[in-house]
Amino acid sequence: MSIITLALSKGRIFDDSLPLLAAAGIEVLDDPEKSRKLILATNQPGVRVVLVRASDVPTYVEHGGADLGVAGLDVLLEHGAGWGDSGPGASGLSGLYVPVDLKIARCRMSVATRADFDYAAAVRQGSRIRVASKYTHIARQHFADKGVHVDLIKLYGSMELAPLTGLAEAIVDLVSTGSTLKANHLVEVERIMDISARLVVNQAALKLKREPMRRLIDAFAGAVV
Ligand code: PRT
Ligand code: MG
Repeated sequence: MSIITLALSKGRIFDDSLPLLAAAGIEVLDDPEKSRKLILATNQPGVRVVLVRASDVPTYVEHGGADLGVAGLDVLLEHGAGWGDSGPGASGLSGLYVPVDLKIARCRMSVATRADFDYAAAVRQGSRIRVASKYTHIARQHFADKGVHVDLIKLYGSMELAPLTGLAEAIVDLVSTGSTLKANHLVEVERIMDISARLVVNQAALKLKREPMRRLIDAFAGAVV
């Protein structure tokens, strides 16, 4: 019997995936917050879970280290920098198939600035703005679509600090409740896109393990609320 490997990341993706897995009849037998294991067994002998960094999920699935996984649209768009106009639809990038919007881990990608910054003036056609972000591909595309020249500064975390220190005038970051921005006296000046987690599937695995993979994908799709 072939084993199916599902890649998840610890934290909100894992937590929000559990009810979907349960609805698909799959119970994870270890708690990642209590165990240091990176490979978790499930109640289904044919299904196991591997724990990877959120941004590594597409890499694992693309190269067959996992047959499928759950990743945020932000991670997928940044990973597939050439996804372009085809969007996160059925035909993916480099052997990745993105068939289901799981509607979990929802948030939005937004532009934020200091409250005293005149964003409307800064993004007038042909103007120039300095933007710091972990999401440089999404940010570049967004400002290109607006016809605004952008100087992008790549950061790996704590983006809120950039406008406060003068590193950048604006940031592009994920916003959920808005409390992180508020705590740092920043305001959300533009919403770029809604974000949710997607099921990503290795196309070769789908061909090789057709029946069990189909059953699992259909179970996930049927569990989306
Ligand atoms: O932490 P690590 O570097 O391993 O990876 P990661 O940060 O990508 O993983 P994780 O688990 O934090 O996020 C996984 C996925 O959850 C992301 O890829 C998003 O698709 C989704 N998600 C949903 C979020 C949020 N909501 C969210 N609020 N990811 C991050 N945040 C952060 C945001 O970056 C900001 O710092 O929370 C802060 C804002 O939250 P509010 O509620 O204060 O607005
Ligand atoms: Mg995080």
